[in-house]
This record gives sequence, structure tokens and C-alpha cells, in this order.
Amino acid sequence: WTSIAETRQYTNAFIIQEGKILLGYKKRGFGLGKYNGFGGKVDPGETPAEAAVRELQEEAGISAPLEHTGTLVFLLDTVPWTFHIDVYSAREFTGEPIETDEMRPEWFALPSDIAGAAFVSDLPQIPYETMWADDVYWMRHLLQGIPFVGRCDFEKDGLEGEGSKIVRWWF
Ligand code: 6OG
Repeated sequence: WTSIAETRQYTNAFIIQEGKILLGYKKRGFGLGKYNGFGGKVDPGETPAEAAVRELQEEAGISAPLEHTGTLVFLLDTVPWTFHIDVYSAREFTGEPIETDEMRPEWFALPSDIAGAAFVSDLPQIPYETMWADDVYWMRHLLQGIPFVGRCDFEKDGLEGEGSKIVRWWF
């Protein structure tokens, strides 16, 4: 493609508490076999914030006072639209996380000195090897509650299988 005519909107939501973060293991569809926040496409007539709450309920069975925390833009050279992902987070939630057809919720431990975490090795429990390749660039901002915006360009065929390849990024 030579120009991008369309933007598609998605959401991604995380529950972050003292010492732990809730991720979901994707059991089907796009991102199969990866850990991620809970989320999906924004439906017509819905705001991203509404979609984020709905997707969290559908995929993890919980409700939360989600707050907008970051914005991600992805370009895949095999896909003729821009992925625009609004990232949300909350400290509290109601309900009990449950496994659904789409996601299996799992808590991951966080170190106590999150504010000082600057390197991948400072967050050893985050399963970066089984996450999208972009997550390593913004995860610490999310965990530290720092608003972020960034873009990643993925190379052809880099999405499936081993080592998703990012050819360009900024955060
Ligand atoms: P469904 O279409 O299955 O929702 N998503 C990505 N997340 C990250 N971290 N990196 C990417 O790099 C992503 N592409 C998509 C958005 C798809 C979910 O996956 C997220 C949605 O939360 C390319 O309903």
C-alpha cells in the first residue's frame, strides 16, 4: 500500500494492583497464544471507553472504573488499515475474573519498586516472550501510571509465529 485510508479502533484494558497485574491469555482469534490486556474492536456507535468496559466484562467477567492511560498506533504492512488502540487501566474491579471462550485471566507478580523499573530485567515476571513485541516499549509506562503514546510498524509475516518483528517504533 502507498497510503492508509482507514483507521480501526480497538481497546485494551489492564487491572493493576499493589504487587500484581491481571493479563489474559488469548485462546482464539487475533493474538492467539499471547498474553495481553482485555479488549477488542470498538463497535459502531460506541465510544472507546464504553467498548473497553464492555470487552473487560465479556472477556474476563469483571467491571472496573477504567481510565484512559495510553494510545498505541500500529501499522502492519500486510494490513491496509491503521490499528488505533486505546489503553485503559484501573486499580479496582468488581466481580471475580473468570475464564471465557476468548481469554484465560492470570495474575502476574510485580516487584515492589515499580517506580524505579527502567529496564526489561527490572520486571522479570512480565511474560514478554509470549506478548506482542511492542508491549516491552510501553509496559513500564503503564505500570508506573505515566500517560503514553507510541507507534510500531510491523514487518510482513512478522506477526505470526516466532519473533514478531518491529521495523520502526517510537514511544
Ligand atoms: P479482537 O479483534 O480479537 O481484539 N492488539 C494488539 N495489542 C498489542 N499489544 N499489540 C498489537 O500489535 C496488537 N494488535 C491488536 C487489540 C484484538 C485485541 O488485540 C489488541 C485488542 O485488544 C499488532 O477482539
